[in-house]
Amino acid sequence: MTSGKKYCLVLLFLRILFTPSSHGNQVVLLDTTTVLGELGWKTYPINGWDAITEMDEHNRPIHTFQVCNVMEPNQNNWLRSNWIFRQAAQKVYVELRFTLRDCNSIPWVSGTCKETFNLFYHETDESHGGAFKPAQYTKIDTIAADESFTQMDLGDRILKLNTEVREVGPVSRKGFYLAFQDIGACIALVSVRVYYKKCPFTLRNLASFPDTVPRVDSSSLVEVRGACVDHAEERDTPKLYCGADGDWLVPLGKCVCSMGYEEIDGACAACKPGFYKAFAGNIKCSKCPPHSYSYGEGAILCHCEKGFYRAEKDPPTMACTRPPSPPRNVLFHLNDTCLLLEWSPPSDTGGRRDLTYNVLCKRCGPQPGQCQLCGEELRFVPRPQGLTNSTVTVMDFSARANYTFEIESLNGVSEMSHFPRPFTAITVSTDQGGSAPAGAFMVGMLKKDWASQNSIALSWLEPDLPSLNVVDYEIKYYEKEHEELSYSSTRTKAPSVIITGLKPSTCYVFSLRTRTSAGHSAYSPKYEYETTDDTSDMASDQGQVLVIVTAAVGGFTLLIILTLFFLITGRCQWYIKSKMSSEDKRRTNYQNGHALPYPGVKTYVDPDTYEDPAQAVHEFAKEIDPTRIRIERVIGAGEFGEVCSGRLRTPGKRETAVAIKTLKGGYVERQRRDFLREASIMGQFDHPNIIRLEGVVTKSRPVMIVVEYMENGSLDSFLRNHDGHFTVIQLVGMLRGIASGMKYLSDMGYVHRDLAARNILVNSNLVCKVSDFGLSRVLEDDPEAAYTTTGGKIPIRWTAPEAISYRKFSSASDAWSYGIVMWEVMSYGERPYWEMSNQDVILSIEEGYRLPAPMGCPVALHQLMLHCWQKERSQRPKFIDMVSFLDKLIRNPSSLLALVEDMQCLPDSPGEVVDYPMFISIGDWLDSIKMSQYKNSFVAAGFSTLDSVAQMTIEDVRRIGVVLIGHQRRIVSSIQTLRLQLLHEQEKGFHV
Ligand code: ACK
Repeated sequence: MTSGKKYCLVLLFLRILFTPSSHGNQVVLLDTTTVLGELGWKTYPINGWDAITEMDEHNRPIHTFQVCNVMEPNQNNWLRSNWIFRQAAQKVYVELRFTLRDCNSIPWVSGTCKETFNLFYHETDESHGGAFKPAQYTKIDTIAADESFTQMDLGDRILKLNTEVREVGPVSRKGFYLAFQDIGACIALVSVRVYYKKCPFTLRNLASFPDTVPRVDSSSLVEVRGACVDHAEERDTPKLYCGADGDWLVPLGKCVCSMGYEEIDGACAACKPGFYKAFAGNIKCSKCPPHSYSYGEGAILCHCEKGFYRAEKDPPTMACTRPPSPPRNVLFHLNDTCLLLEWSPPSDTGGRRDLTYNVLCKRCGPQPGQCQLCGEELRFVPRPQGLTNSTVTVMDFSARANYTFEIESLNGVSEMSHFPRPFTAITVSTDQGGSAPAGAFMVGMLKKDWASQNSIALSWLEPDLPSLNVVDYEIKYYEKEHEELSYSSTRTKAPSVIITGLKPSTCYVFSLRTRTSAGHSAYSPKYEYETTDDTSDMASDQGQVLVIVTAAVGGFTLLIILTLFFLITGRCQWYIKSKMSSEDKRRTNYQNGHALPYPGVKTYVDPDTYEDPAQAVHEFAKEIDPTRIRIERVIGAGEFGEVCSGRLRTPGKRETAVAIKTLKGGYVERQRRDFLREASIMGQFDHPNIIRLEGVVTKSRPVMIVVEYMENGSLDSFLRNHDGHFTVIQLVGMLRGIASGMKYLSDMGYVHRDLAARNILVNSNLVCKVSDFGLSRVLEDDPEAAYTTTGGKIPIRWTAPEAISYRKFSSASDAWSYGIVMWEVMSYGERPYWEMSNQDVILSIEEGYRLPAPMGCPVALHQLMLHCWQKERSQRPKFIDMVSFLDKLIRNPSSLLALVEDMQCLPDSPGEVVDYPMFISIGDWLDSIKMSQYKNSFVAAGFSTLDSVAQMTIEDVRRIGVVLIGHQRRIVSSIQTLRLQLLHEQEKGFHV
């Protein structure tokens, strides 16, 4: 066997070892492993290189060339490839895979055997067919093997495949040949791969870069300019550099998505309907700003809804706006030389800040409609048009003339609206001080608070113009029968007055004017009120006097009244005390000093003052024979055991439904005492709004407290289960009941300490009753007692700051809790301060934050809440006042129509308006209501200023992606507060 034949064996193993290599940045010009038919390469001479084609397991040919004339001298065997088309290559790479036999391993070949071969090439523009002239070829390199194999390797079936790559170039003709010269080696050329390198097509920074062939000179790069992808435009020219190895280097510049398109996965996609993108850039499409829309895809701008406009200079990100409503509360001050007109800004600024005013003057004759525009003689300071402040001074007017001033508000989009501009007019008569027509400012409505035989109490709203320096008010009145022939007048600094010395059952006419530093206003319209006759209900009259006087005349009067009260009741007490038993004395000792019992009202006795608590139970609670009780089912779990419902039989009476609180077995004496303590407290009360104690079972097991059954269970869960089911009047009715129960408790000198909706029970008639008397302790006589709470944590969210900080519990702290209950009721059982931590609640209260009005909450109720949350406890309303306030609301349901969200109905508060902290950013605001997760949604939808947020409706809130009803509620009610704040600030003269 010749060595050449032996070599054939080797090839069988090569198939298994051989795997062609390929790379993404290579363009292959020739790969012998992929040629299916004959290769057709030429060999010279014929007995030199031998072409062997094997088949692999997939029946594909493996083309191999071998030569092994190692024993014969002067070998010169050529193998020439076919013509290879150069394509775009400037430099080509030739990758050879071969095996080479170690000459030392072949005996007798020392002079003739070689271990290298030579690689040549020849460039031509076309194929030469069979012609081959070695002299035309240029040598690329001598190829030696890194690894040669021996006979032994063969025996061990070890094959040592070499891979060598050589660069050829620059090449410039259309094609070229490769040639392999053997000079006496034993070689098997297993594969030849010819390729050139390119930088492949790529997308970078929204630009596409084509396939690029690198330079031959490996040190210089090809600069390639990218083309922006569809719907993108160049920012800085996008460039990449193609390196010699086919790698893209140094990206520069970029493209950005055009208007109406946003980048998604390296391409520019059209904005969806409802979104827009007004600028080219790497930003996302934004939701259309409020009051605008986009229907189709790829919107570059959102169109304004009907009635809303965008001023020329408004950015597309801004909400569409509308013209403002007319100015409010126009008022004038007249003296001999000048007339000052002043007004409040419109309730609706249309969502803009560029508010101005125009004043149009008409001079009118005595008949209506006889008006003509004022002449030039009238001077307006600073000017009649384009006023930025809500005031103007008019000079050089004629005496004894009637002028009508029409004041209109304008903003940047007023010109765009086709509707006539609304204005507010005021008529000024220069000879008598003028008169205010409907719609113009008047010093509030003159309202009768109460009347008695000889007096009438009146009150009115103060003008809400901060710049008005009210000196005092003058009230003119006369008997209606006597016309205006003779009248009396009185002055007051407060917005209320009690006019005394009147005749019983007589109708009086009242009107009012304001004196400011600039002079007198016009008189208000006339109001007629009557004094009562002798048979009127004195008691209610006195009650009203107490309330009104307290509200109107303030603390001083109250002090006098209380002093008198002390004197009277003090004397009575001296008399009563001298007749009291020692038991009675104990009761008096534990009266709550600051909440004096009213005559005829029992006082509360703290069961803890009994040496034997069992005695207190027996004194205040009836012992029930357990056979009279039928337990029906368990309805809940109390602190000491199960709460059941059942029936109670009372001899001679109908069976009644009862709730039975049980003391679970295994209790210690202290638990039994604490459990029965509630009964000892409850048993002292007798009021329709306090849960009624039927009795106790103490002489047998289980120990039980039996109370009246309340079909609807506790108020908080009841409201949560009936969200939105009740009318405002029904809710106010519930609140009135609770206030009435609390009035009773505070009259008795009892401080609840844990007033919360969860501790109010509701019966089938929606009557609310205060329950849960577990936390209560008498505070007054024992200073230590104020600092201890047995077994209870303070319910932070419901508790007044002074009670949290230094355990100062009082009826005033109960009033604070009552405000929180009001909030719970009006929000249908929402958790006060939502998920804020207790610590945050304490801090925010300290900083002045107060719960905003729940959605749909009448202004009057939120104001009462705010009143309950006065920091200064003496300023909080008393329960007696709250009951009568709520009664008034119920009697006059129209007073509940003004909701907090209705801006124009901004109330004058019954007390001082609490200053909220002013948030400066959307983020701060959302943080404060624990809704920061929606920050991006607000901003993405274009609500990036508090002003714009203040305009949002519930629909807007839903549209920006707030899906949870609770969150919608919280955000909307906070928006209402925000509006109030902004308005409040605006009226104080701040601009946010
Ligand atoms: O919310 P509820 O149904 O009302 O669940 C609690 C439970 O017992 C544990 O306190 C209910 N409950 C307490 N007292 C009464 C009562 N007098 N009438 C009806 N249910 C009551 C309360």
